[in-house]
Amino acid sequence: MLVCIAAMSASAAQRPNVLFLVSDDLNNFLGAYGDPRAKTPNIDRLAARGVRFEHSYCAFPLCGPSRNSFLTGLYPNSSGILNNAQIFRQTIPSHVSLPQAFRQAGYFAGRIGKLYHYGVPKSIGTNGHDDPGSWELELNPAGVDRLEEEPHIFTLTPGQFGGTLSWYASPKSDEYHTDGMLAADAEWVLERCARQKDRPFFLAVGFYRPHTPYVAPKKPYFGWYDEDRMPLVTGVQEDQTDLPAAALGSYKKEQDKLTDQLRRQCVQAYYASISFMDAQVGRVVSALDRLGLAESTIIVFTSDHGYHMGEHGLWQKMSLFEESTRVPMLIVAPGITKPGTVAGAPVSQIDIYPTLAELAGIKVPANLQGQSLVPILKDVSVTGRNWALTQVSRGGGAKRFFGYSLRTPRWRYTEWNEGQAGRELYDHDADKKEINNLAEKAEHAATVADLSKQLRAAVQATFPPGGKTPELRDGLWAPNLTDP
Ligand SMILES: [Ca+2]
Ligand SMILES: [Ca+2]
Repeated sequence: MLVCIAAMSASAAQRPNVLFLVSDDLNNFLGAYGDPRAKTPNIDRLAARGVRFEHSYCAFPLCGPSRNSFLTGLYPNSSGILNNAQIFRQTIPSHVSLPQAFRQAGYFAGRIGKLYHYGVPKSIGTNGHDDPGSWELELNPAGVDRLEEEPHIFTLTPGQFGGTLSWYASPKSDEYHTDGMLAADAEWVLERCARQKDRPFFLAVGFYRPHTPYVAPKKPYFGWYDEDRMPLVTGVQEDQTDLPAAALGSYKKEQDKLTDQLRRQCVQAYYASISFMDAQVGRVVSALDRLGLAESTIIVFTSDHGYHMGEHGLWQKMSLFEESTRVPMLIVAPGITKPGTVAGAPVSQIDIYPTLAELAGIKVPANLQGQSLVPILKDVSVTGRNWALTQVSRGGGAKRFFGYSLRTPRWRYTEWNEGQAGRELYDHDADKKEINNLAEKAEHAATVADLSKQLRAAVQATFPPGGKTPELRDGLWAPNLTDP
């Protein structure tokens, strides 16, 4: 009997913990990814501890569809979540989510902040559109950014903050802001986890920054970026001449109001919000180190999709260009990853669920659609699937159609409405900014034909076995939309 108990606690102790850190609307404006301006010392240090994925992509460049995808391990065509303000329990209620799979294996699973969809900033302080079945503990702090400072926020559309470009350099310091409170809560939960050594944990911390409104402490973060020296994208008019209208479909009319001065302020506030969020990541990882949990904890850091800061004339998300589809992805797996290594092959966030499950040795649903990245974590020269697929919608109701974009090591190839609304081809060997659309050039016809075949096979595989996207059903649990 004693032997049996000893064996059980040994196996529990050997199971790794998971610290899952997700930023909101963060692109690759990070020092670790070579950005020349970003001051992100904490995320850079985290990158130096494990594997940095140079080419990681979201499945859908919008909060709700992307998060429901990587937390279910299913593409949006199989999760059924193709819009915000929905949750997979309305489409595939019995599917076991990533944190839920850890719970079923005996883990403590906790959520602090935004993991599934949340309306930002209105849902801050509530459960938003999150999934109660995924967690044992849920914490929803709300700081001055949500509760006090809205009247001071500059916005392109008066009265709106979450969907529109808006920003504010707050006089309040880190600990008064929602993300600062999230970090403090994470520290508190980690202290509790450290005391309970016989039970592994899956702790997810979802930061709200740099999502709009870009509200962050003025000191020191806005001071790190000189407004006058913020970059402006040039040559947009010429760049747009070879683009189908759908490629620019995420442009919002209100953005016509952006003067050069407002553009610079916007970029400054976005960078400041990233640096503020970076400091909170540092606080959480420091707590992990201080509590002696680093050697037994896998750390993942990512964002839910990329973000535009004026490239191709676009701002925010919902495009299929590199800036909107690419996400930072860092994984530290003690005993598996080597410090400071970089994986170059394209990977997808659909791969996170099978990767964490394999690392922890837990059972997963049979229908997951990603690959495990464990072979790449062990040896970053392994290429695995070696492509990533991103989908986005255009129009609504009966007029809705989709664009799909395939990223291979060399090419980005995009089809809008199966090519009927345009195609794009970019050669990343020569054109990292995706300026020259080669899709209609005769000399690239064979490449387009090959990539089109590959893209269509990849799209086909995003659907469930029956080939039909599950629809939202009435009578299932609906998200809590409380506005505090
Ligand atoms: Ca987002
Ligand atoms: Ca162009």
